[in-house]
Amino acid sequence: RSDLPTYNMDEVQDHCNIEKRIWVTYGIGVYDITDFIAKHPGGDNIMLGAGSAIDPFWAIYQQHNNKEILTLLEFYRIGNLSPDDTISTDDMGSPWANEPKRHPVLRPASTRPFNGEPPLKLLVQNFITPNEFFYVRNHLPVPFIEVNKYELEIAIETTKSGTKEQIKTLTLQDIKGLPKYTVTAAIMCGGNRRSEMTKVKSVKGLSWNAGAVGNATWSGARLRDLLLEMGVKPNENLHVVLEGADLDPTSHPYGASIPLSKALDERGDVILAYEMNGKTLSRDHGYPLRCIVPGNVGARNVKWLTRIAVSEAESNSHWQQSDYKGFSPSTDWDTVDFTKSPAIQAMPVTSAICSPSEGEVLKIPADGYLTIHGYAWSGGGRRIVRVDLTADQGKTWHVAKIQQEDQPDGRHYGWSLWTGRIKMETTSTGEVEIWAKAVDSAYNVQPETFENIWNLRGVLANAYHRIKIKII
Ligand code: MTE
Ligand code: MO
Repeated sequence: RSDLPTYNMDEVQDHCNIEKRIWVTYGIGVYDITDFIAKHPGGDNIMLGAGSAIDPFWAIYQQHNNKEILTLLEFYRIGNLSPDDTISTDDMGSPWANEPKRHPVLRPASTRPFNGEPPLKLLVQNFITPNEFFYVRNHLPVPFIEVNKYELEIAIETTKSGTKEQIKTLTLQDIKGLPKYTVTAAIMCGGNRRSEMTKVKSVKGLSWNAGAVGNATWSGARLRDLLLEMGVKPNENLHVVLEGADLDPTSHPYGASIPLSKALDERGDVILAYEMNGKTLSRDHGYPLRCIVPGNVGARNVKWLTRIAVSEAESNSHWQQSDYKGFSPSTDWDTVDFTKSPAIQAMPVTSAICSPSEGEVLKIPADGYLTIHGYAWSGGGRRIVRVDLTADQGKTWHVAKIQQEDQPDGRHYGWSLWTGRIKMETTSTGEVEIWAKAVDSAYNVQPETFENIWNLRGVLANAYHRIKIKII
C-alpha cells in the first residue's frame, strides 16, 4: 500500500468527529471509518477509537481479529502512518495473562474473551450441570480479585420519588453472614442457538450451538433482604444496576440492570451467589460474588459483582442499551435504533434435542423405538408443561416424558430434561428429521421457524429445534 499517502499521528488525531471525518490507525494503516460508524455491531463503542490507534481495543475485543473484519477495515484504508508514530502492541501488557484454565470439553466459540459450551450429549446427562461443564460467556478478560480486599458497594441513589441517598460497603464475610438461600436456576445466554438462526441469514454474534445453557443450584444472600434492610420500597419505575469488576479498555465495567420489582419480589429469588452447586464459585463463573436473576436472560446475571445501585435509570452499559435486544426480521444495521426495543429480561420458551446429535448415523434397536433426549426451559419462572416430538414433519406428535423439580409455577426456574420415544418403521432407512417444541405453563409454544423471528443480533433463537439423523 505504498501508493497511499503518509500521515502522522497529529493529523489522525485531528479527525475525531463526524464534521472532520473519523480516522483511526491499526498497525501502520490509516483508515477513514466515518461511513462505517453507523454499521458497527458494537454501537457507539467504535467512537472510543476516534482519532487514535484501535490496536489496544482489538487486543481486548478479539472478535475483531478475523479475516472478514480485516478485509472490511482495509476497504476504508486511506494511507499509512508515518514510521515515527507507529505504536508497538507488545508494550501493552496482556490482559489475558490471568485467565483461568477451562475444561477441554468446553468447545470455544471464541478464546479471547473465552466463550465455550459443552457438547449437547454431555449437557443432558446431568439434571444439575457439573460446574466444569457449565458454559462460559465472558465479554472481557476475567478479573483477578483478591478476596480479602473484596468489597461490594450498594448505593441507593436519590430519586424524584424521594428516595434518600445511601451507600453501604459490604465484605464477603458480611454477605455470608446474611441468611443463606439456595435456588435452582438455569442460566441461558440470549444468543443460545444463534448458529441455527444464522442459517436463515447471517447475524452478528458468537455462533452458539444449543449448549449456552446450564442448570445449577446457586447459594447466597437474597438481594431482597439487603435492599429491604436499607429501607428500599417497591417502586415500578426504579431499576437495580449491577456492575462487574471486568473492565473494558476505557475502564468501564461490564454492567446490566433489572427492574427493582424483580429484585424485591419474594418469588423472584434474585440472589447474590457465592456458591455454585455447593462449591465456591469458580473465577469463570464470577468469583467471589455474582448476581443470579432466575428466569431472566444470562446477560443480567452479572459476575464479579462490585457495585449495586438502585437507580431511576437502567444501566447505561453497552450490554443493556445496545445489545441483547430483539428486533423485527426486516430491521437491518442501517435502520436499527437500539433505543426503540426494550432490553431482554425474561426469556421465551425453548427446547433442544441433545441426543442423538445432528448428523448422527444410527440403527433402530430391535424394539423399533428411537429414544431422544433433550432439555426445555422457559423464562419468568414458567414451568415447562409439555414437550412434543415428531419424526414425520408434524403429521404425528409424541409427548416426551419430563424430569423437573417440583416447584410452583411462576417460580420454576430450573430447566426440564425430557426423554421421548418414537416408534419407527424398522424397515425404514435413510435420513430422518426430528423436531422438538416445548410448551410452558402460559401455553406459550416455540415458533415453528427461524425465518419469522430472525433478528440482526441473533438473540431469542427459540424456534422448533430440528435435527437430521441417518438410519442404517
Ligand atoms: N458478568 C460480567 N461481569 N461480565 C460478563 O461478560 N456475561 C454475561 C453474564 N454476566 C458477563 C457477566 C452473559 S452474556 C452471560 S450469558 C452470563 O454471564 C454467563 O454466565 P456463565 O459464564 O457463568 O455461564
Ligand atoms: Mo449471554
